[in-house]
This record gives sequence, C-alpha cells and structure tokens, in this order.
Amino acid sequence: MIAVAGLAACSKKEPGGSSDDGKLTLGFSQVGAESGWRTANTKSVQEAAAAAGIDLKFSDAQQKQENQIQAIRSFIAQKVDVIAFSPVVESGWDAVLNEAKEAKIPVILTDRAIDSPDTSLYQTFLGSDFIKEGNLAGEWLVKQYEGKTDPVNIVELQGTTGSAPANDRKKGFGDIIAKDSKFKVVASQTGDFTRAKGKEVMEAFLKAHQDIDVLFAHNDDMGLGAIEAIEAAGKKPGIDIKIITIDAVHDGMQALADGKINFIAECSPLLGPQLMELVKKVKNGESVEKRIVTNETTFTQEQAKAALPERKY
Ligand code: GYE
Repeated sequence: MIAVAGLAACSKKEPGGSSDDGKLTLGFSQVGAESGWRTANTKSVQEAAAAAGIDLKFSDAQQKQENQIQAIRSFIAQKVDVIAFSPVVESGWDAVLNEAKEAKIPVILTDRAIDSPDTSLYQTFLGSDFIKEGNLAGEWLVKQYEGKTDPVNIVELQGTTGSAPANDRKKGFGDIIAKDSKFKVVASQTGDFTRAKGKEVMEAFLKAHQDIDVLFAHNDDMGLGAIEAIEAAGKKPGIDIKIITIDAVHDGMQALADGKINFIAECSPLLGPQLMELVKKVKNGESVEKRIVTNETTFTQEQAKAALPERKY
C-alpha cells in the first residue's frame, strides 16, 4: 500500500521541471571559474546542453561548498528533472543529496567525486581517474632520474584543499616516488588551482628552498603562475627546475611546447556531450554505469608542439 502511494505521488510530479516547453531541465552547479580547465568545462556543458535541446540552469559556486548546497536546494525547489554537479570538496554532501533523493530528482556527479559511502545518493560519476594522473606524473619523473643517486628535491602545488583531484593527484604521485628514497618532497602546499595562488606559493617555496629540482603542480594554471615566480627569481623554468603539471589546456600546452613545462598528464574537460547523454538516460529510467572514466593521454614537449595546432581548448 505504502509503495503504491509513493509511486502515485511520484508520477504526479510535473515533468519538465519549471520549464513548460516540454524540454528536459538540468540544474548544473559548477565549481567556479578558477582555471583554464574550468572555463573549457563550462563551455562544453553549455554547448552540449544547447545541442541536446536541454534547458540548462547553470550556477557558479565560486569555489564555495555553501554556494553549491544552496544551488542544489534551489534546483530541488524548482523541480528540475536532473541535477548534475562538480563537487568542490569531497565531504559534506549527504544531507543535501538526501533532500534530492526525497524529491526523486536523480543526481549525476561530474568531474569530481564525493566520499560518501552511500552510493544511492547519485546515479553515476563521470570524470577522470585522478590517481592515475598522479601516477603518470610520478612515473615520468622516475624515468628522468633513472640510474642517478643524488637526492631530487621536489616541491608540490596542491589543488583545492579537500577536493578529489588534490587528494588523488597527491596520492597517485606520492605512491610512485615513494618507491625510491632519493625523491624528497621538501614542500607541499595548496595553490587552490589558480594562477595567482600558484605564483604566490612558488615565491615562498623559492625563498625557503635554494635547491629545488622539480615542481609538481596539480594543474596547469598553478604551474603557469609558478613559472612567473621562477623567472622573477632569475631561474629557468623547465631547465633549472623541471615542471610537471596536469590538465593540458591551451596555455599549459603552449608552455610545454616552449620548453617551460616538461611533462603534462592530460585531464579532459570536455564532459558536456557525455553528460547530456547520461541526463537523458537517467531521466528515462535507463540504467547507467556507476562510474564512467574519461579517456586521456600524456604530453611531452615534442608531443605538445605537434598537438597544439589542433587543440580545441
Ligand atoms: O584539473 C583543475 C580545475 O576538477 C579536474 O579542477 C578538475 C580540476 C582541474 O580547477 O584545473
């Protein structure tokens, strides 16, 4: 009896959310506009929604979890068909996602994961394998110093504290270099995924440590900010200090091709088209894979030169 009543209540929900034109409505809560990656991701989501005829309610959280929670609550109040979001940090989502579940609005995680053990709070998670990206960065570094015994002093610019890409890239990189004790992370701090913060923190690293051999930055933008700091300190990025980053957005690829970055592990921001397919499927009640991993590659300086002319972002 109870189950039947529940179903009846569910089928009474107005289809199409607040739009009365019969279009599917998607509420999307974006992290912010902190990096070139994010800008490309936003564009991909907006263009793909338009192409799929999906009515997109887009909200920018300016890197604040409280703004994302507010946006999700407002999507629930507006009775959107599907909610998608890229969680700024991993923890603290259970309450608001339970509200979405109560309201029978399916949720899709894009780009970043949450750490809740309750996987019924979302339908699927579409995005990169950040641990693998960190592994790839570490493996490249290990190869560069093969056969050498001198200590290698590494500084690390972490992404946003508590975010899935910062946690996982740190771990992925750390696991690989831990196998050889010559690799030493002499300083590791957050640069919040931005150019300005990357520059500021690198300036502090350079003041505190005279003998930095390698910079591992969790994204291109922080690496680009750090390049400015390194040049201002009279050193040559890519030569005096080897630089490894993640993303492979246009400016990062340009710096790689110019010899200022040494290696980039790609993280694709072009999630829009796949996301719209998933939105349609979950709305139709079709089953979807719980985890969908993005296809990615890596770039050396030579590969960046070859890829740049065709690069879309
Ligand atoms: O690497 C960084 C952005 O979550 C994968 O967020 C994304 C990361 C990306 O700010 O540039």
